Amino acid sequence: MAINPPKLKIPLVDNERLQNLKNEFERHYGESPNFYACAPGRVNLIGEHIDYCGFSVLPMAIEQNIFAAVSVNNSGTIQLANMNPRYNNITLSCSEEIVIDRTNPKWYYYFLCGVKGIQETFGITRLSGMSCVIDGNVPPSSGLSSSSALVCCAGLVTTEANQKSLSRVALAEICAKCEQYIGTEGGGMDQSISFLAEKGTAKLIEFEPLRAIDVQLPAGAVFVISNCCLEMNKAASSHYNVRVVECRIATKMLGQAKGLNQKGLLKLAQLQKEMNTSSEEMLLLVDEVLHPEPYSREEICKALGITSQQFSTELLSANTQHDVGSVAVTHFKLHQRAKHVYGEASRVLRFKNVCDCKPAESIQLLGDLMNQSHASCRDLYECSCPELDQLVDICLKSGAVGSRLTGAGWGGCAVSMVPSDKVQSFLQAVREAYYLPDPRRAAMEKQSLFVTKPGGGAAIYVEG
Ligand code: ADP
Ligand code: NG1
Repeated sequence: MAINPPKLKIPLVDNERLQNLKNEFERHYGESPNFYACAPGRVNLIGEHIDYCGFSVLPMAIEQNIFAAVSVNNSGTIQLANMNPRYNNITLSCSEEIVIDRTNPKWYYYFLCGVKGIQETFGITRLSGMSCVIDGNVPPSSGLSSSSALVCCAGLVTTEANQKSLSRVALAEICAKCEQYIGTEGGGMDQSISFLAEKGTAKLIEFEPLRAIDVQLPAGAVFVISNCCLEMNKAASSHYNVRVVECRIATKMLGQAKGLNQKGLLKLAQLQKEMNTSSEEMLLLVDEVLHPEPYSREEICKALGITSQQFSTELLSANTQHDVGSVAVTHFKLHQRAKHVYGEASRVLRFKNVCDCKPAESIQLLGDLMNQSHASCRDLYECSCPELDQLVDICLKSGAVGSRLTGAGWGGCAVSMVPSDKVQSFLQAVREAYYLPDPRRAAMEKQSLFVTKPGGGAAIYVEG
């Protein structure tokens, strides 16, 4: 199924946001856009920090997205401007090699990741010139995947501007791979849901091969997103990649203990597949093989029979050689991270099963799974933060049946499942307990606390 063409017609008259985007485009470039591209952010309902381990996750697209207005021209340049003054303009030559500075994740590098991904896929030596204005309303660095929405939007823009055509699955795979140029060793959840989402349904995203399966959420409950108002940029810190590395090392240590061939063995899901067993069995193996005390580099090298040099080049990633304060990461919590991953992978499948089978107590069962997921993220994976824990707690006290951090964590958003008849009182109670007491949070409340429904995937539009 190719995504471009066909293009969808979009009437701008009743759409204030797009009308503003068009006006800004015309003011900035003195011409009209040829087309628009849009890619949504997402909320992950369950399955945190397991996509890069190869396990399935269960997100849905949200209404918030990144829009680009684009004209294709003979300028020999790519010009990028942004509706938000926080993000500065940039122009680069189409004949220049695209270089992405991992040490300094500026906004346009995310866009250039998408451009580079398409350029490499088709071996394009000289890209078409284009002028773009970007307008995003996904809260940045808040676990709703603004970065991937921007990368996916850029991938789509570049495909269209260079008159190429790709399937949604191919676009998702290319964008997942090319977003890694920014330095984060992400899985493929965000780019996959951005391209494969369909209105009205959440999706189980499976990897290798990539597949999105409809998951009908239960009637009688809604999902509410609340932002703890603390941003965490993944590429500018090493928290995320340290977790990826810990999972990689845990895979190696468990594989070694089972006498498996270490070559190419990098993901916990791969290990489970090779052992042809269940996540529950893998949890037992983790307890048997790994100790809860953090592992030192020396202990890992000794157990795996590798040198310190091999440890650095084969297991660490660029920004985990040193952590945020430029101190090398020296300790790795392998037991806790592997426990989280196998437990969370099993919760995703149970969540889907409840949605499919619809037992009478569906809402309670799903809520319990979400609560277990948050506890695991907080205690085993240590990717929450005091503000998020406080918010989740408030959400539960305000009437949510389940509440958990969503996305990478260390800040950003929580997602709560709330019985439909309690939504208004829930919103009011969270507003009063979390947002209003703090003037900074109160000022951000409108865009930080909202009900969300499964939205559609990325698309190209022309004015119509
Ligand atoms: P997320 O969890 O939202 O994906 P990241 O920290 O990975 O967060 O990425 C956020 C970065 O994406 C921002 O710092 C910015 O560089 C870029 N970004 C997000 N939204 C926009 C936007 N509307 N315009 C330009 N860049 C954006
Ligand atoms: P966020 O930070 O929410 O966009 C990140 C990763 C996902 C996934 C989640 C945690 C990227 C682009 N995204 O999402 O792949 O691992 O964290 O479940 O790296």
